[in-house]
Amino acid sequence: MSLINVIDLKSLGDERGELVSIEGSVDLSFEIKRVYFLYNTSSNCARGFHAHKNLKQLAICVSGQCDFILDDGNSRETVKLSSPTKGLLIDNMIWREMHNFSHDCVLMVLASELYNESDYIRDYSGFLNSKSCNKETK
Ligand code: T46
Repeated sequence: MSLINVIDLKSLGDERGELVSIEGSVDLSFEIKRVYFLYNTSSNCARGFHAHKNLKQLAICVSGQCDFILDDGNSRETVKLSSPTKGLLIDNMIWREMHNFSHDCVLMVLASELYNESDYIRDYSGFLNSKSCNKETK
């Protein structure tokens, strides 16, 4: 199964322009507890480089574009986000990296939990260890 799960977001456009609405627990499998966005990211900077123990998220490039790498410890896949009507679902325990930000990129993220630094795994070998421990306990 692919790690890349991009959902289509319906645009309720009319002659005045476009409007996208996302309802937690209706359009997403989780309630939205937090929204944050990244902007003004230098094109030579990469971000992310972590996984989350419990957090689920939907990432949307509302302007510009960037590349996401997702990694579940077994395989690694890349996807370009470049449309405000495409949302990338990122499950918990998935390593993510973001690269190649365009100068106009605004990356909006809808998150299932409030900010909690202890939910982050910021070390790749620790991430791989947690994945193998999870496998052993299953
Ligand atoms: C993710 C990717 C897609 C807060 O105080 N509150 C927040 O809600 C967030 C998201 C971050 N922060 C603080 C923590 C750091 O001191 O803002 C600083 C930058 O965060 P971080 O280095 O984690 O940012 P990115 O761009 O590497 O990752 C972010 C999210 O943190 C992360 O959950 O999945 O975007």
